[in-house]
Parts: sequence; structure tokens; C-alpha cells
Amino acid sequence: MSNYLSTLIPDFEPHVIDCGKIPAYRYKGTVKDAIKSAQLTAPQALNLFEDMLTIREFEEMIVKLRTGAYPSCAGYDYRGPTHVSIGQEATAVGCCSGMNYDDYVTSTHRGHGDSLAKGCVAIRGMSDTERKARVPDCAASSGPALLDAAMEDHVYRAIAELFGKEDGYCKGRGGGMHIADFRVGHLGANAIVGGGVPIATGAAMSARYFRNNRVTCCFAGDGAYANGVVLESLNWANMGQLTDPRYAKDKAFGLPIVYSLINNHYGMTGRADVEVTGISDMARRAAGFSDNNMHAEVVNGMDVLACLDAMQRAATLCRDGKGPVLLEFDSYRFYGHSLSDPRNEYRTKEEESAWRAIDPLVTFEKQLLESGIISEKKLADLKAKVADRNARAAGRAAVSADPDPRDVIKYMYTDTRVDTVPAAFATPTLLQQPAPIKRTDGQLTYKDAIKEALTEEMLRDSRVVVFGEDVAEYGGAFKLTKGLIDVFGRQRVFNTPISEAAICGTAVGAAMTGQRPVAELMYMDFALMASDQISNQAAKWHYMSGANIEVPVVYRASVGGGKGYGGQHSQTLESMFTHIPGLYVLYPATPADAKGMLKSAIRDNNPILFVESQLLYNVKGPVPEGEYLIPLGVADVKRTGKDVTLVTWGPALADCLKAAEKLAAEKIDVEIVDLRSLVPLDMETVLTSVRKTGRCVVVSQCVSIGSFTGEIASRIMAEAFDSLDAPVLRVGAKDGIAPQAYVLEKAFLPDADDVIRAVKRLW
Ligand SMILES: Cc1ncc(C[n+]2csc(CCOP(=O)(O)OP(=O)(O)O)c2C)c(N)n1
Ligand SMILES: [Mg+2]
Repeated sequence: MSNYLSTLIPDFEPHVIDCGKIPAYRYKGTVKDAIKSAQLTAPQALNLFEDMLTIREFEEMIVKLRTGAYPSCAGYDYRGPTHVSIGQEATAVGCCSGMNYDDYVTSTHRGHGDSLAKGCVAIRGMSDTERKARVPDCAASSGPALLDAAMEDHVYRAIAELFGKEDGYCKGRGGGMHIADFRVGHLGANAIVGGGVPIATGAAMSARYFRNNRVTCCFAGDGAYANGVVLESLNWANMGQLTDPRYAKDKAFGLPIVYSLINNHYGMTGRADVEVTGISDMARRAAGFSDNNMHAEVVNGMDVLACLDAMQRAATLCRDGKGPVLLEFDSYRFYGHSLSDPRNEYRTKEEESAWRAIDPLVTFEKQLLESGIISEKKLADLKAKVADRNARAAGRAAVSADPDPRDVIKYMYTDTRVDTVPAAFATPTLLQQPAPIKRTDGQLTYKDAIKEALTEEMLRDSRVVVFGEDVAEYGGAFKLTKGLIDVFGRQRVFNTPISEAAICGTAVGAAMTGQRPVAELMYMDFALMASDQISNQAAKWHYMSGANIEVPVVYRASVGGGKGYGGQHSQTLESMFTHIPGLYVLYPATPADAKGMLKSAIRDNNPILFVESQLLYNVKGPVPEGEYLIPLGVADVKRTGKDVTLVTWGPALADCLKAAEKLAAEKIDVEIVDLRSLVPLDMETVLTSVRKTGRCVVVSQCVSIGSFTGEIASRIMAEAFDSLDAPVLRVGAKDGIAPQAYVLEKAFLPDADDVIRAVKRLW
């Protein structure tokens, strides 16, 4: 046994726990000092200023657009959010400038600044060849002219995205609150407060795994730090197993992530630091998650040099494997939550003018002039350059092409998958060879079929990682992953905290940045804890990014129904997730399907909810050895017949098969279509069958109200009405809550007799 076994001995010796100290406002330098100490060159100082100006100009444009007062877009009616970050430019520019240009950032609903800064810094860091790839029309250009062109294109694409234009970074599918440029490591702004934090954490997990020297900067506001998934993420980032040599062995390396907490002192309107939390300094959040307080410090977020300094030091810590880091940037937004918020209900004019007096642009401009880095004349030229660039970009964006309405659902899914594994990932390092899973008469249990699929896919592609609660040494609550850690090691099979939102959210970030996570949800009921990450993040990013990113994640969710576990461990929730466009929803009913579909799911580049039933785990069936793939979205006719079609999926298939046997004795010949995949849905196979039989019952274990069975019934009605000899009926669980008592649960779940009764109502 190479894994660490805990040897915890009781020890109740009285002592005091030292929570340590968190430094605040360490940096007191000026631009002159920074240049003298070689922290910065004069041109770099000017870049900081230009980038802050770019953000200010961009957001003042939004303010003016609302009143129609932006000259180059006269008459253009801007609709969409107006969460400007005016006042906070130093944090965006300081942080992005303190990182390498290919590092990752995630951002928020107030993320124009982060997005612009990230792009500006990245473009400056690029070679001419890389810049040409961004502006192919300028391929003949080079040097400063090419740089200018790429910068203007950056501003243009950002404005075009705000305006919902096809030329926008996300082809107008995302807008300002979801703006992203994955080419430069901008993994997306996020309109869900806190929603991007686990994504950032997952990106850092993948950077740690690939050891690609990348740091992630996770921007999120003070308000977000009350959100569960944020706290889950902080805990996750500090997991002992990442650095503790007993677990991490020679792979010890702290998570390379900087949580940049932008404390502008307000959630939407309430004070996050004094009103709705019990702490006066948000940096104290770090103290709850690691013994070293995550190297936390409070930084003057109105001073771009202080922000730059803090981020440079934090990034160095991260690259040295000493992350994660939490930086609280003490900052302020001069406007309200959005332009519809007049601010006068919750803060004073005195407060606002005190912060206006330390406007990061004004104070930095003063320093630049005083230090002689720029003259008044050159400063005016720079301001004019930024304003003109913005005006030109906005004018072009306003008249550029809208997306074609016929493309409204284009980009919902990707049709790509990993048919060939790149050589770099095709020969994973193994700690030992996996023990073959033994078949009896060519048969495997459903759960061994899943384990075999996982093992084969992990052997095939080193990017496939498996994580979830207790999946490592213990092998998961149902032992499906037992032994995988011995073969693949803790880098690829690891236990997570009991943090479903972080499990599902880190998987999104890891998937966006090159890994192929298979995350286990011990019970499907717990998917509700993670519904934002599954539904708003995993499912939506391919579309919201205008197909600029794929999220190849598989969530394996186990349904506990039928075991007497009561209302919170028994739900069959796949119907709920079929209502979320962007997500595939699969539910195999046989061991062979479980293997073939899981293997295909892991290779597919769509986010997938893979539902399993604990009732099926010990069911045996023939399972082909080795490479066996079932295409997703293809239903399977499990029994042919001519009188009536049963459409079903999951464990209800067994009830349908039983019912069919009994009905055969009564001369009713039943055809059974096992959907296997609800999304994508193979309606053709259903319709072909119903057109033949003229009668149909749709059967699942979902409670009937709001069930996907209704979707099938209505589509049959719409598309095969002329072939029907009777209404389409549905069988499901009772419209209630799963009870614990055996007799009640038996009455609750549908069985073969329910199916037979429904079938007989069709004549
Ligand atoms: C999960 C979630 N809850 C509520 C909202 C509505 N909302 C949008 S921004 C915001 C305040 C966020 O405060 P903070 O994190 O400090 O960011 P700031 O707006 O100050 O930049 C709220 C409540 C949301 N978008 N997402
Ligand atoms: Mg805030």
C-alpha cells in the first residue's frame, strides 16, 4: 500500500491557536522609486497609464451611450448591462500587468476593465506573428503599427461584444457580462456572482497538473465572498493533499492561483464588509482556509503600482509552488451598481468625494508628470490617442453586422471529440498496471462496466482525471473507482471536499484549460447543490463564448431511488437537466451501454451529465472487451414488436421488459425503444417505432410532473399524430417525494404492472 494511511492519535493538551497577522498597505513606492529599483521601466509606466485610460474611456462611453451623448455612435441605441468599474482601473491593470501574458484570468459582471487590461497586456507581450493572427488584415504591417492595429482590434472586439455584434469576442452571444478571450487566457467574465471562482480554481488545478508555469488571477468582488461556491473554492485551493508530502509525495505544489478580491465595499448596494459579514477586513476570509492565511494582504487598490507590486509577488509565490494567495484590493466604484442605481440611498456624497480625490488615473497621471516621464503635451497626445481609438472602434462596432437570427441556437453544442489523442497525452505514466476486470461468461456488472470504461479512457488519455468525494483509496461510495488511484496516482484520482459546487465548477475550469475531468456526484440529489456550475457554467460557456471554448466534462451522477433512502437521496432528476440547453444528458440502462456510452462521453467535447442508477450497479450483462463505443444520441430498440411502443430509459427499461413479457402472453406485441440519451434525443427512432405501432407509452422513474416523458409525448403528438390510434400515455413515479418506508417507496416508483395498466388503456 503506497498511499498514506491516517494515524491520528487523540491529543487534548490545552493550547491557543494562533491565527497570524495579515499585512495591509505595505507598498508605499512612487513611480520614481519603481523605476529606480528596476521594478518598472518608463515605457511600462506609460503602458499602465494607457491601459487605465483605455478602460476609463471605454466605460465613460457606456455612460454616454445611455444618454445618446457618445458622438461616434450618435443614434445607436445601446441596450444591455451597464456595470461600469470606473474608479477600479488600477486593480485590473495592476493585476494583469503583474502576470505573464499567457496566464489565466477569470472575472465578473463588472469585468470590462479586467478584460481590456488582460488583452492589452497580452497583445503587448505577443510576437508580430501572434499579433498578425489576431489581425490578419494587417499581415503586411509590423512593429508599432501592427501593435496599434492589434490594440484597436482588441477595443473593437470588446465594444462589438457589448453591442451584441457578430464581430464581438463572443460573436455577440455573451455580451459584456460574459466577455472572454480564451486565446489570451481570459476565461470569462461571469454574471453569476462568485460563479467564476471555482472555474479559476479548476484552471489552476490544470496548470498545476500540466506544470505549465501558468498562474490564474481570479477577480471577484467583496460581495462574492459570502457566496458558498467561493468559500468552497478557497477551501479546495488549500487542500492539504496538494502540498502535504504524505499525500502529494514528490508532486507537492501549492495551487498557482491568486484570488484577487476587489473590495469596492459594496455588494449591489449593501456594505459587504461591515453590514452582511462579521468581518471588517475582507482579507480575513483567508484565515479560515489555510494556516498561512494564504499569504493574504490588503493592498491599496487605488494605486496601480501597489496593485502591480502585490500581484508580481503573489505570482512569484505561485510559480514557486507556494500558492494559493489571497489579495484584498481596497478600492471603490465611483458609479452605482449599474447606471440605474443613483447611489443616494446608501452612501454619502462626502464618501464619494473622498474616494474621487484619490482617483487612480488622476494620482498616477500626477506622478508621471512630476517624475518627468511624460510631458503635458505628450500626455494630451496619449489621451487623444486612446479616445480616438475608442471612438473609431465604437463607430465601427455600431454599424457592424448583427448575428443572423437564423443562427440563434448555433454554437449550442460542439460536434468535436477526441478521436486521436495527441502524442503528448497518449502514454500516461502508470504506478502499476491495472488489474483486468474479470468477466463471467462475457458478462460484467453495470458498475464494473463503468469502472472498465474509466480505466480504459484514463489509459488512453492522460488528460482524463477523476475526482469526487471519497473516490480515491476508498473507491467511492459504491466502489466504482476502487483501485484507480493505485494505477494512476493522486494527480489523476483524488478525493474532494464535500463541495459539490466546487467539484462541478473546478471541472469546468480544468476542462477549459486542457484537462478532461470526470467528476463524480455521489447522489444525483447533490447535483442541486451544484446546479449553477452544471447549468450556468458547464452548459453555457460553449455558446456564450461564441464557440471559442469547449467544456469537455463528464458529471457522473448516481441515482439512489429504490433503496429506502427517502426524499433527499432518491431523486431521478435527469428531466430537470434536459431543460438546460447546452448540456448532454445520458442515462444508460445496461452494462454494455454504460461502458460504451461512458467511453464516448469522455471523448466528447460537450459537457455531459451521465446518470447512473444504484439499482443497476449489480445488474450483469454481456459487455464487449476493449474498444467499444456507443455513439451519443442514438436510441436502441431493445425489443421489437408491432402493437405498441414503450419509450423508456434508465432502470425503467427493466420494468418495460418485464411488462412486455407478460403482455406477450396476452398477445400484445411490445416494441421497446431505450432512449439511452435524452439530450441529444434520437426522435427518429421513436417516431419510426410509433408510426409502425400506432400506440405509445413513455416510461421513466422521474416524477411525472415536469418529466421529460411529457416532452416525448408532445413531440410524438406533433410529429406523428396521423399514425396514432390512441393518445400517448406516460408512466412515472408518483407526483410526490420519495418516501423511506418500503411499502411507500414501492407504491411511489413505477413498476411493470403500472406499465401494463397504461398499455391496456390504449385499446
Ligand atoms: C448568484 C448571484 N446573486 C445575485 C446576483 C445579482 N448581483 C449582481 S452584482 C451583485 C453584487 C455583487 O457584489 P460584488 O461581488 O462585491 O461585486 P461588485 O458589484 O461590487 O463589483 C449582485 C447581488 C447575481 N448576479 N448573481
Ligand atoms: Mg463589491
